[in-house]
Amino acid sequence: PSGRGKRVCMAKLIIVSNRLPFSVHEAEDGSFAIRQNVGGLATAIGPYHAAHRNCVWVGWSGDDPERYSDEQVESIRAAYESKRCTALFLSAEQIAGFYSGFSNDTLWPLFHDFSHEAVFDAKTWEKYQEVNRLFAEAVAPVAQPGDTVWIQDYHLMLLPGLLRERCPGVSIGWFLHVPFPSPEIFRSLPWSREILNGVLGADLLGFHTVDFVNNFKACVKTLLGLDSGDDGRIALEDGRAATVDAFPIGIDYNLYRRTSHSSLAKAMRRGIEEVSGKRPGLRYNTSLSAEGSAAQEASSRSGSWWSHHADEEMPELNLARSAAAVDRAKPNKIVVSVDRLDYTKGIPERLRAFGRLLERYPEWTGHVTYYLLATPSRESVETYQRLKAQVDQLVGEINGRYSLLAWTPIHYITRSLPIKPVCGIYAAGDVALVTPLRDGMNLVAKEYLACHDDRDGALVLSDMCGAARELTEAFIVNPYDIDKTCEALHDALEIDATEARRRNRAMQARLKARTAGTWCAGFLDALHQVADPSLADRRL
Ligand code: GDG
Repeated sequence: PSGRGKRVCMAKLIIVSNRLPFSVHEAEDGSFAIRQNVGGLATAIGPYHAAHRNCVWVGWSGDDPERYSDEQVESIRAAYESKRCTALFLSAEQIAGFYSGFSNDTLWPLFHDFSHEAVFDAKTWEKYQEVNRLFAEAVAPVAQPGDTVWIQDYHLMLLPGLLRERCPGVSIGWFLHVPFPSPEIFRSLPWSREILNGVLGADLLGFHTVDFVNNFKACVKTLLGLDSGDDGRIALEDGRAATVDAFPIGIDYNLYRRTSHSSLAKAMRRGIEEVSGKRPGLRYNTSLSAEGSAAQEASSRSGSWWSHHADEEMPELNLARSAAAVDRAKPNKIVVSVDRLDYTKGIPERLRAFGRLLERYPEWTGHVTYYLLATPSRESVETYQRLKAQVDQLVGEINGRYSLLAWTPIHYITRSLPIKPVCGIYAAGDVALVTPLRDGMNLVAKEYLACHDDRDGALVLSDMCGAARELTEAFIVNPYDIDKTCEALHDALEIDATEARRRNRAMQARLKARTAGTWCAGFLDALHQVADPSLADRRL
């Protein structure tokens, strides 16, 4: 028998996350086009989802259904279905309570050790429970015995328990993309026990680092009185066991390496190098280069604005003198950073360190240009609006204080860019400043190195993120220590190419071996090992 006509029943992998890896956009003709989202989760698991036909993704659409007619909502739903995604629609009230409220105003700050920012509000907790139930109602009907459900992140910590009750015979994994705090911090959450009991519904609980695993175990011991074995197994009161372990996330190394060689990324890099005077171009036609200086002298002889006003009549501007003080033999350098504009990313502290560099090492005047990409994030939340105002002000202060006529120290971009220009920025950076105050992993540090494959370039990296456990050859700093970060930045700018390559090769070898793909496969293998072994023959 050929097997033709026989129904093949494949076990499924159901990925569940707050947001889907795609968004829909309304075209002018009223149709809906679907676009890949940027961000860690979409780039890490997106390729796995795309490559596995038996993998579906359930998540919130990110849209407000009130904006659309029922017919349009159905079109949006169908657009997602074409990408094997099931879209959930939340009401404005649910978004405010579950997403902006409990997820972003309570769990996000608490898990990043910003307990002073955490809001404890019984109403948003109510919405968090409601939306977790909504997710359970969407997933339960499609999760059959033998299927695997992989839940992502802090938005859905009650979902493992809710699915455990509803879906016998399903393997359930949960992964946390942000840090897990110590019991001293976590126990301040009035609903800490409910959250722990919810998440322990999973067979396997994954974290980025061993430190976060240990924090979780300590919370389970302190708040629930449960012990964990050295193998990470936690025996639960209902006779089940849950296992906890560290699975440091990787990146699609080849994607970033390849993209950094795309023509758009190369054009971006070239443009940045021209503007910062690293390569002949714009700035070499102005006053800071040898040619520019000759032009300046010629124009001063002929009595230009510059010679009339800069030093004598407007000494407070001091522009000509600063330009003259620039050491023309010193090579120009570029510093880069890429972050969501979030208070955990340490952007104000980093700007102070950059400002200190210009103050303490005036020889960098005119010679170091900082490209700061700060992608908008959670713009409706007041804390984020305050942060934006603070960063705007600091950039303005530093640029106002140190700019020369033909040099601006900080180029500040507050828009989201496509991946190719982002890789162009990475590739242009002689130094990447990655200094979060707290971060689960931080993919930017890894992406920067992938865009410098076999090249020089130096990474200044915060000790407060998961990536610092792996990228030990970087210039590791305490991001709160402005002086030391300034010194590390200075050292990174001065590093010689051989030493930079030596450090990078060691880190790049690790990143090539542990990619996003091996991370997905590693987590799912481990899940299938710890989940009910009688299900093994039903899985693919
Ligand atoms: C969470 C955890 C953990 C940023 N701006 C643009 C853009 N990005 C991309 C970066 C990178 C991603 O967004 C940011 O990833 P991070 O890891 O730095 O930070 P979170 O978004 O906070 O992610 C974090 C991660 O989950 C994964 O587990 O590492 O600790 O907080 O990929 O490149 N991408 C594009 N344009 C932008 O303007 N294309």
